[in-house]
Amino acid sequence: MYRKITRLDGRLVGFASSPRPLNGRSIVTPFKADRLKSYRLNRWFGNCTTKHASDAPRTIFSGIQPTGVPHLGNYLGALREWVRLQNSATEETQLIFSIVDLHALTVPQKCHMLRGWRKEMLATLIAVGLDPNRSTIFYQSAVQSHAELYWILCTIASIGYLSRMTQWKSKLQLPDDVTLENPAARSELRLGLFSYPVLQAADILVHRATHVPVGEDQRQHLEFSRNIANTFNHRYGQIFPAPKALISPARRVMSLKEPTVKMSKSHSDPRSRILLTDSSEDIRKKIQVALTDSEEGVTYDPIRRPGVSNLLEILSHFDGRTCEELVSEYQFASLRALKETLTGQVSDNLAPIRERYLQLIANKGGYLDAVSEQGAHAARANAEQTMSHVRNVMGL
Ligand code: AQP
Repeated sequence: MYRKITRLDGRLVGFASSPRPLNGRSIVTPFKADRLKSYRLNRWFGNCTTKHASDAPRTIFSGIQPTGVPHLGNYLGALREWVRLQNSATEETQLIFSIVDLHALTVPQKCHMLRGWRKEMLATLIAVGLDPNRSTIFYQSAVQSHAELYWILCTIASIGYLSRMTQWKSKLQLPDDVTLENPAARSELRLGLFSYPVLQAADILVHRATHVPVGEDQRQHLEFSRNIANTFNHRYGQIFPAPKALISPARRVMSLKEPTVKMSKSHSDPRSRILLTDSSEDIRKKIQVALTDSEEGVTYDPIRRPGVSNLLEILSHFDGRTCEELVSEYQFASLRALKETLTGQVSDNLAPIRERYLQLIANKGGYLDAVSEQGAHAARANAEQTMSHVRNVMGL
């Protein structure tokens, strides 16, 4: 088994024998010399070439907060796409996924809960199909460069821009058009929550990510990351690629109990979300009590019938057919029949994930700790390459 050795620019230069050595030394086996010759080094640093950005190798980065067991929205909107990207990636593509525990601290957390959720999240990422020998998987707090770059980016981040972002408003349950002048905002808002997008930009940029797979709710943050990368590059030279959002086809999976808001780990009603670790019985019960309406028949109309439309959308993400195609099959069926079909699809798809998750959590041999250690080691090395250039251009 071999793992890849990549240069600063993410290009593959050879393979080293596995398992990944933790002392940083490994035997590199150069592969095909003719391919190696064509690699342009220092792609993003110093000798930037004029080669078109779309030809450059990809670095895919994304993160998830350990704020609970991931739900169907996290799975369809992010995790399933991460696995798809991993499994279809070219050899040159770098894949980096982080459990963003520092982000989780932007709302109050209980120490023992957070500790448990971090580990459960790691088990879930492997259970859904991420391969730690192909993708770098790590806890954000284990790589200090994220916090260092965050501070540096804070020195150029615009308060005006951050104040227009919606996440701090929704977390404080304030309307989208609220400003910093609002008395509730002034008393409740903490700097960590307000500057969440700056830390997210640091997560992405410290790994020189080119592509970031996320759900629709993160589009605004990705725009912010591109903006801050451009501002930094304008001031200090071409250091960061401008990251592109890869928005999942499941843009926004809605709550089962309140289908006008997105499914979320922190919603007070646990029946509003299906967890990846739910049993078939849990799934059946939650879908059975999902809020729909009193109209007969099945139609797709997200504005007028958000509950039914959400169920159709979830079904279509598993079934592969469009909502319109599903409607033509189910238009004369009862909502109960639709819910039964959906229950079968969700249970069948989540059962193998749950099984693998339970095995991983039951493993007392330190496997998860070894995975997080290996991931942190690789992520630290990758991030440090960026930081040494950043410090250098800034005079630090
Ligand atoms: N309902 C959703 N539909 C589609 N995608 C979603 N994502 C989250 N909810 C949905 C995507 O999941 C990834 C990880 O999200 P996160 O945990 O980092 O933060 P979040 O978006 O705030 O997720 P939650 O579940 O709502 O968590 P809490 O309640 O803790 O805030 C992201 O790519 C996100 O787009």
